[in-house]
Amino acid sequence: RSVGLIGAPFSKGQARDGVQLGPDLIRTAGLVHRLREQGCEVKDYGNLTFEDVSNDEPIGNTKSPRAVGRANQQLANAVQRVKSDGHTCVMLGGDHSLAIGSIHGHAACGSELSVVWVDAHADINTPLTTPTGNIHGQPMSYLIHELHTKIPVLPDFSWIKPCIAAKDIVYIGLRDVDPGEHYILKHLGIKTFSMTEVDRLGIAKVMEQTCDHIFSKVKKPIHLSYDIDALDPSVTPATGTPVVGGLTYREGVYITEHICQTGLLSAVDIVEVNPKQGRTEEEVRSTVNAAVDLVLSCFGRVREGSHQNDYK
Ligand code: DIR
Ligand code: MN
Ligand code: MN
Ligand code: MN
Repeated sequence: RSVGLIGAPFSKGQARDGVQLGPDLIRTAGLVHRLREQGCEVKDYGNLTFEDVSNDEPIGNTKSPRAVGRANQQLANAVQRVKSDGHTCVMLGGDHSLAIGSIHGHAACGSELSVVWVDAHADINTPLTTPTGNIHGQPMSYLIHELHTKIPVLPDFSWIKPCIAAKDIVYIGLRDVDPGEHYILKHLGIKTFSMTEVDRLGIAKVMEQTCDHIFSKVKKPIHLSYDIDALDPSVTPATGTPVVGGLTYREGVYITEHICQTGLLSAVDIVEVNPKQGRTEEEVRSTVNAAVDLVLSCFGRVREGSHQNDYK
């Protein structure tokens, strides 16, 4: 297994400063070293650099459209390069608006994708339904074929072509969904496992049914988009929009272990780690460690342990 790592220190998809520090913080916690230790080849493509955009006035309610549009176009090109180099792509954010570029660049490599979206939030508002104007609450709306006609024109968004079918998406961990988002999810018949379903079924059945859903016909490569706020704030408090009642550390890791075992994981986003939202060093450490552990278990780390050689 080879990993291609991209850092995307971008924050303009939401209002809170600090989320741009995520990529370097996660690297500093030893991600590359630990991936290599468990037998992965890793190529670190470094961080993208984003130019400041002046006069980036809101369009309707939607904030910083030009900065978000341009950053994601850069990211899409970078992800496409990593995929054409033959790696499984790991994108470290940054805020979740970056899923636009990450998924778009991944899909540009040709095959249709399944998307597993692990998040407290559905991030499927359109510019017309968004209650906040933050694009990190909207990325899915730009990517879904069935929503194409609902999306108004935004500056620097014209390169985006919808590339995901509603039936190829599974949500896990939802517990803060806006009314307009709930309407879209129901109207398009998107598969969702809210925290209520996690409680009812347990995480093992949730993952079984997730795989049943995305593998019902052909086995498409999987794009895993993991918002760190899917985990409970007691585990990952250093994030911009924490919501009580989230996934335990064990449930969170079970998801990545299971996706790894499918052999179809093709790209991963880890987003919304924001050290400035941690109230103590320990809160930041706990959040970053969880992010590292999620990536490690995407690439073969298992809790039962493992070994590479025979021991006499
Ligand atoms: C809210 C919050 N649904 C919005 N979204 C967040 O702004 O559209 N996503 N925090 O991660
Ligand atoms: Mn999100
Ligand atoms: Mn979220
Ligand atoms: Mn399965």
